[in-house]
Amino acid sequence: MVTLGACGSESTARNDVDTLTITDARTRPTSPGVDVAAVYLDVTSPNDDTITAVSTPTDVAAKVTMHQAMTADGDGMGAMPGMDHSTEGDMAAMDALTSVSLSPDTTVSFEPGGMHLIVENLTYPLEDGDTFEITLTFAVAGQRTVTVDVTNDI
Ligand SMILES: [Cu+2]
Repeated sequence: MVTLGACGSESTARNDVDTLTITDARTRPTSPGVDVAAVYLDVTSPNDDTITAVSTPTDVAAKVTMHQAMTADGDGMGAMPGMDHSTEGDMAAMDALTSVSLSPDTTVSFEPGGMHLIVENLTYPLEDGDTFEITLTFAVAGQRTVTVDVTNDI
């Protein structure tokens, strides 16, 4: 008889992925006159879940949206270094996402050239070394707030 879930050593080894984690939340300093910023981070959920909304405190920015950078034709050309929302022209190549699905223990990366969060109508310029909070809302896990580091080291 096969008994699933009875293996103690395996469950111990997997304990550290049993909670939802959000790591490496980061964004670049803003250029003069620019009030939008692309935020990158990694999300790992222990369950099927969905990111349904993203927000910042209103003293940081008016709103946050989720985007998917469009690639040429799905040929794996993922890295598009210029796509950092520093000009309005870049916005034309973005698809807004209303939700992002998460599979168990699979890290979903918001990263340059891929999915990213856009913080819009920033109330002040972001400088290297600044931090601010961002809150992700999950269908299952509820709300999680993380600190975004403003850094040139993306
Ligand atoms: Cu975008």
